[in-house]
Amino acid sequence: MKMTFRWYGESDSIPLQYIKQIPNMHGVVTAVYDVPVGEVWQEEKIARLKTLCDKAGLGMEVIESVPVHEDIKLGKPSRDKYIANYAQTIRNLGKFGVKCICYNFMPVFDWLRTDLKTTAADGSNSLSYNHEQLLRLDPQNLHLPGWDESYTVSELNSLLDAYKNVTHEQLFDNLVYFLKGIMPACDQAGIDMAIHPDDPPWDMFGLPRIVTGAKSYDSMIKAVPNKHNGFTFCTGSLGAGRQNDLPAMAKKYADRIYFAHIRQLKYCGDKDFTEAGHRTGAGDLDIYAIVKALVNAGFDGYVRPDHGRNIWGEAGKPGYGLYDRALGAAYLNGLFEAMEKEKK
Ligand code: DNO
Repeated sequence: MKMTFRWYGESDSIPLQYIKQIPNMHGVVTAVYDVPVGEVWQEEKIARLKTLCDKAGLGMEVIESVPVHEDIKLGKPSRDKYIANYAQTIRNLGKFGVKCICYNFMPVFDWLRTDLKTTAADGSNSLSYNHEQLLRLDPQNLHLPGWDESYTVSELNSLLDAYKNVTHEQLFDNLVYFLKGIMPACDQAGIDMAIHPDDPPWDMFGLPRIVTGAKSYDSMIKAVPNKHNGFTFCTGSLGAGRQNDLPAMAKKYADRIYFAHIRQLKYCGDKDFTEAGHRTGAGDLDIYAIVKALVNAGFDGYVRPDHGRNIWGEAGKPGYGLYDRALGAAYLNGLFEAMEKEKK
């Protein structure tokens, strides 16, 4: 296992040196943030990030995310141009030692929560999701961190309109077309693509979502068997779908899981949940069983603690403060060490 930590580039308030001080930290998971979606990431920008990581003694082997242009997801004629750009970005990243790219294929919106600061009894706060509240939200008036907020209201409206005719099957075909288009670049660069599951794993605002559990994984492998077509196993996203058996999935897909986002949820309704500290006892996901299944099935990929709570008075980016994610990393280090030694 290679422990990593998400770092939002030079504008992140958490210095690389602090990340390096977390025990067993192998590298950061980062991205070039100032290139419009669909354009090629030029080598100079990648080189700059790489130099910063090198100086801090941290690897830069995982990128999260190289976003996928909506025209690709919509299957528009212009997609070929954007796929060629994406392939060029893959080749450029390969030159700087990148091994894994995390991406998602969710139409228009990335992850969705209804509250970014739900306060727990101990005074910490975390992200939460309430389905009834979500249904009452106006998709044109949402502001959440991590989203592409570069759309104007009219652009957003026409995007939402464009998806009205896109079925789950078409969206899946468009994903396959995209993957087939970029696999040669992955072969050349030695880069694994690791799709992030939809979060939460069900349709939102009438938009189809297709990466929701084991069935989606099977269809993806069947359609694109190339080994560079793989997964980001995000326990929190998949775990919001109560039907997903995470230890079973970890076991079954370990050889295609290139990156694991490990975090905890506490269920509070059929679809509702609050995020919690990483430990198994803090929520409803059996983090112990998940890590055990991964290790026993031979997983040797990148791991990162995911969304942390805000604790100790920290006012960090929701989900991405330093303290609780560092605690998560320490906990996961312990679990992995125990499992890896037991396996030997
Ligand atoms: C949220 C993240 C997601 C993830 C993208 C990957 O915290 O897990 O925003 O980075 O979906 O493309």
